[in-house]
Amino acid sequence: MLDEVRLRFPGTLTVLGGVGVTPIAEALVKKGAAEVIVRGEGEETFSDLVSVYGSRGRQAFHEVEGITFSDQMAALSQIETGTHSVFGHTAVADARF
Ligand code: B12
Repeated sequence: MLDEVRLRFPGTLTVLGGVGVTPIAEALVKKGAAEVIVRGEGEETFSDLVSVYGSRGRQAFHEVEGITFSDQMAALSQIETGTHSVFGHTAVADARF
């Protein structure tokens, strides 16, 4: 689906989130599946991301806590920032099911 979005709207920021992508955030970013992965709970993190992206663009992503992203400007393949809140991995989610 993201491939289709990139094709139709070049330059669109692609973001994934949720329990499925959180444990494999680094691998997904390295693979180029999406530019940004929101890890853990999304309310604050996604809101911060949209706010920072809207005001200062991709170069300020390092200020957003709880994301993993590709930083081409710094020639780094992947950066993982701190978190607002972490539910960890599938085992934690399993306990809540
Ligand atoms: C309800 C539910 C379903 C419902 C979904 C109904 C619906 N229309 O939404 C149904 C029954 C359809 C379902 C199906 C499946 N489910 Co289900 N489901 C759940 C359950 C119980 C709650 C999920 C939920 O809505 N939570 C409430 C929301 C608000 O919280 P959240 O999901 O954690 O989301 C937060 C963050 O993750 C983040 N976030 C989430 N998505 C996104 C997206 C973006 C872009 C961003 C930025 C952030 C973000 O922000 C949210 C708020 O903080 C969880 C177990 C659990 N307790 O979490 C399992 C769970 C998510 N399901 C699971 C699985 C395996 C499946 C199925 C693959 C099962 C199957 N074999 O068919 C399918 C997949 C269906 C699909 N196509 O994706 C697993 C996922 C395991 C994993 N690590 O990937 C879980 C964790 C259960 C488990 N312990 O095994 N599921």
